[in-house]
Amino acid sequence: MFVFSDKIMVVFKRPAEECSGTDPEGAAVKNGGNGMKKIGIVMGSDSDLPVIKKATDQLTRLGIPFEVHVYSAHRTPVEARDFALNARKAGFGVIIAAAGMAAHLAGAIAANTTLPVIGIPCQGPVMDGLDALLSTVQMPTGIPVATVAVNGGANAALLAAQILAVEDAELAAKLDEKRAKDAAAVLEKDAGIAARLES
Ligand code: AIR
Repeated sequence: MFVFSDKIMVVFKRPAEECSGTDPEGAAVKNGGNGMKKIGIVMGSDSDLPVIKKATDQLTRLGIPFEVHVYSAHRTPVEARDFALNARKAGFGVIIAAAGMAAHLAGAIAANTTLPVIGIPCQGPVMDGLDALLSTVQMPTGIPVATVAVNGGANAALLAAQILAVEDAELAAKLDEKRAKDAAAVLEKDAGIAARLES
């Protein structure tokens, strides 16, 4: 289910029979019936959406509930702070925060919650995203942000899933299955590489 309004985009991708509850705006169910925690995804601008899509695709495949927002550490600091302050009570288990340029969003979120925060630096118009990478990763001691590669939306989602899987054997099995499938795809390429060199 995708719901758009002026300041919130809520996405929920679990089978309807596993769902329960509605969000404060009545927009979407947030938790799976098995009590799985949601992943909160925040991006600094909707221009970051292509990177976020890589994360939501992974979470959808794994059947993990998530909720997506556009909040900026600089343009909407109050909303970003309130989201972080309320996140644990709202049923989130991990927060993914993506921003480009002076990318302070993940750090600002991490400053206001002790939930694990995963930062995605997004590539901007200068320095190929190195500005965002350093802004996201160089956190002061005491306020960690687990930072993935520039534009690393897929790995952010997989790391978030691995964190939830610490307490969820079913999810851990799905992650094992994905690893095995990915390895098989590489070995298939290995088997065919000599023939490709000759053609
Ligand atoms: N941004 C938004 N508020 C603070 C920052 N750092 C980032 C967005 C986006 C970039 O600025 O995360 O990557 C450009 O945003 P926009 O809206 O101009 O496209």
